[in-house]
Amino acid sequence: MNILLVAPGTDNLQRKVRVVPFPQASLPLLAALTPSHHEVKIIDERLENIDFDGKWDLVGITVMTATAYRAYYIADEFRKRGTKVALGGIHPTALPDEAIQHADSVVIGEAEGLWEELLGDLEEGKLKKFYRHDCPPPLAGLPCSRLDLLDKRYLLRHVFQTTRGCPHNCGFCSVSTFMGRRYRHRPVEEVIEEIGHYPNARIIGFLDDNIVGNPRYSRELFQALIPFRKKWISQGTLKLAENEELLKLAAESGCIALFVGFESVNEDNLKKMHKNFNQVDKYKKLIDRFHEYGIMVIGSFVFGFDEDDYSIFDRTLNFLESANLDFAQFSILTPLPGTEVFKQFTAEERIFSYDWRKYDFAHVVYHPLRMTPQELQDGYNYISRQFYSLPRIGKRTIRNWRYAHYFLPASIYYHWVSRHPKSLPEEAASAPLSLKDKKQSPVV
Ligand code: B12
Ligand code: SF4
Repeated sequence: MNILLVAPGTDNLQRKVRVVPFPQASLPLLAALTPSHHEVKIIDERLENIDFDGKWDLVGITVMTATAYRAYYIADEFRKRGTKVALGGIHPTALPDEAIQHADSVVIGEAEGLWEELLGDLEEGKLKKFYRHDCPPPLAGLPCSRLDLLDKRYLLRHVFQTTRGCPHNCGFCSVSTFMGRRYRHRPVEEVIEEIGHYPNARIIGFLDDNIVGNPRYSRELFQALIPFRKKWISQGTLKLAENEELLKLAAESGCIALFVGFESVNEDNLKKMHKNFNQVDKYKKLIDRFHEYGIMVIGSFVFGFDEDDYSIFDRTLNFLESANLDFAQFSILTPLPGTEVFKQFTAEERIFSYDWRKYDFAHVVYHPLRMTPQELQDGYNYISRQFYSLPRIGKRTIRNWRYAHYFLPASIYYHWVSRHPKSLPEEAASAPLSLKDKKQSPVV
């Protein structure tokens, strides 16, 4: 069969970009799971147009909430032409009954074992509507991801995964609900074998949620990485900086930057979101420790928690300056389907937009408690503009001059994005209650 795997863009604007930071790791993995008698092509819609009239026996689309609208459009177009479509990924896993309205099959959860079954069923003409596991599949014995099928225009194309699942259950995050509340690891030797296939990749990415969740595993992995002399980036928690031996090993194995979910500088928010393993008073000291080992810290901050008022933006900006954070990703709190926040806001009738295109972490889709939706939107635009102003980028680039060839293009991209402020979704205007009125409501 001829199989097309698609990573959809986030909107209907068909504007293509020249370079994209990361590929969607699910697609080269699906390609690797596909038996070799099939032909597979991968398209990232951010880089390339889709030929809807191509001769495909099956189109597989990976779907996040923010890309769901576009994914459904693509699926509908193919199905109009008689092509079979399968949807998978975190959004169809959260809302399979919605997804099946646009597909012949929906794969719920992780694809290993299910994708192969789906392809066999399609060949025999007995495709099922839903494919799902009883429990998450083991990560031992995964095939090497087909990174060779990816477009070359990614800032970081060589991406690997060592763990899935997370024992924490932060209220705004989908990971533990969908990947399970237990870390599952790929055997270190399999990860290393896969990396070994790309001797020319100087910098690699581990797309884990927490590469240091299990220190014993991380130690083994970092030791095995040292001989490769690669540079790598990943996600982790501040706990790494509290374990000096592991931090040193991470640096020796080539870690140059870690993406860390600080989420908030307001400890009350962290408590309410069950993320109190983050302690605000330790942030600066731990960031300094990463810097001592030459590791840049990319901080993720979310705005709009119930304890946030408008002062949160300046408080966060002051913190970022004083702590010398290297890079930051700002998000507006987004009630992702399947999360605790989604359940809470739905019960409290605070969500005013279910337009998945707005669930991109840059638009307000609910009533915050201590701000108006407009204030939250404005504050998000304000902090993005301030942090990615040219003088501040210049200062940070000088500090991180060694990695300026990665750092500067990413900063300029964020600068450009921050100069195009996001507007509040139109639905906010016709939302049934204003925040002020809602405060009188017994549910809030
Ligand atoms: C790495 C990562 C990123 C990277 C790279 C993103 C990328 N392009 O892949 C960066 C940092 C850029 C990023 C950005 C964002 N991310 Co992100 N990211 C992740 C992370 C940590 C890992 C994803 C990954 O590569 N996994 C490895 C692959 C192999 O697993 P997988 O994608 O789940 O695929 C498996 C199954 O889902 C299934 N499957 C997936 N697709 C398909 C398709 C078919 C046809 C089939 C059959 C099966 C199938 O099979 C695969 C193998 O088992 C996840 C968290 C997580 N653990 O999932 C969050 C996550 C996916 N991100 C999330 C979000 C919200 C974002 C942002 C919107 C955040 C923001 N503030 O902007 C942006 C969106 C950017 C974009 N348009 O891609 C959310 C999505 C939630 C949701 N409901 O949509 C997640 C789940 C994290 C969370 N906190 O909840 N992200
Ligand atoms: S935010 Fe991080 S620590 Fe919290 S549940 Fe998600 S992956 Fe786990």
